[in-house]
Amino acid sequence: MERTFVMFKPDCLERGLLGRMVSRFEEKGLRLVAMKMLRVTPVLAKQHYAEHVEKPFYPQLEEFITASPVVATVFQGPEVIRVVRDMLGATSGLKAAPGTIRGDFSSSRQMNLVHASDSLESATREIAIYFKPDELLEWDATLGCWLQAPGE
Ligand code: FUP
Repeated sequence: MERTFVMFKPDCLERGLLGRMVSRFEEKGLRLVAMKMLRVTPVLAKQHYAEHVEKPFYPQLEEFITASPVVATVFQGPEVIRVVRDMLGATSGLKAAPGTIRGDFSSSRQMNLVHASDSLESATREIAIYFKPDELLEWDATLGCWLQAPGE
């Protein structure tokens, strides 16, 4: 069973969209296994966006991601890394398809509301940045048998 790191960014909280965004993942049937609210510090931002630190857009990205609190989560499910990325849509809200989170709620490349891991490697890395192992809760959802057939 896969896990992915999903972070609801400052624009989500500032715009009062956190509940609606979390609902999309709940409605899809993904299982929430960890959640915390925090403020990303400049040090944490550089760790999270290590691959972008040298890019010209990084200073503005850091300013944005540290500006207001975020909500960090881990969701679990079959193929959850790809499923969540598909639900987000393209990085830029201007290019994301209608029906996706960014396509429906964002008109920006930077303020695109939700971050999600793009591979198993980045999921493992990002979950470890934000959560200790004992903060991930393994639980069986009672309605799980109505979300997937046995063996699916
Ligand atoms: P994504 O994987 O869709 O979150 O996007 P990227 O890893 O390519 O980019 C990480 C974050 O940097 C994105 F949320 C958007 C932001 N970004 C900019 O602000 N400007 C750019 O030119 C490219 C990315």
